[in-house]
Amino acid sequence: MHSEPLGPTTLDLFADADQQPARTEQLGPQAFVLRGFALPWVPRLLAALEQTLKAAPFRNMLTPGGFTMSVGLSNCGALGWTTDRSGYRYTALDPVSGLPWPPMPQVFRELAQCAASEAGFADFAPDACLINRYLPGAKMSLHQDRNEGSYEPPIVSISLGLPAMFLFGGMQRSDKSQRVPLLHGDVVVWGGVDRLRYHGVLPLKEGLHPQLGAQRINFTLRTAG
Ligand code: MD3
Ligand code: FE
Repeated sequence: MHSEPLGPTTLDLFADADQQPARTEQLGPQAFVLRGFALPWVPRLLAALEQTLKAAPFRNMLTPGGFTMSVGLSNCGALGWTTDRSGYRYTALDPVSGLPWPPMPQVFRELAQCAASEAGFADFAPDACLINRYLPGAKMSLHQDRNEGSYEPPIVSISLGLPAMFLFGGMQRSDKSQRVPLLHGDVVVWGGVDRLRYHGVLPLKEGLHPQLGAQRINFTLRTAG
């Protein structure tokens, strides 16, 4: 009996070549990459991002050592991560506008809570969302996230746009790092014994993402207060 070849409507579940079905990769005992987890949320994430950036545009902050960060930063939520010559810290006010950081959009909170729960962390309630913008060449050197009030809650990060090579290290800077590519729609969740691991991002390669153009956006959601 003759049957039609299966066409795009049945087989092509992910129309964009850079998209992929969701699946989980384990990086450590309590660290997971949820591949493609954010894809269904992208239109809402981008709309919320646009609103947030109107009130708090990306800026290149100074490190305590006096270097300008290559990554552009903004924040939303009750607390925002900042750096200047006097150090790294969370503040309630945007130092550029003098106003509170824009509110955390509901879609960020919901996605972060869903992803955390998928990775075994119940009731994640972030109060801070750092927004990182990588243009080609921008990088983040190996560091630990240790400006938060408690290391008990996990951290959730969402990647959009151009792919980046993420470095997932150990508890000491000198420990060997795993290289993990992070693609548009990937979500990383880590906590517990993996919470204080060193990590970083290699310089972003040139490219054009069909939706975001020549950039990578990363949202990092934390309980900071
Ligand atoms: C940490 N951002 O803003 S988040 C940062 O892609 C930051 O922009 C990076 O590090 C970025 O502080 C990485 C993703 C991430 C993933 C796994 C980790 C951070 C991690 C595992 C352990 C510790
Ligand atoms: Fe970090």
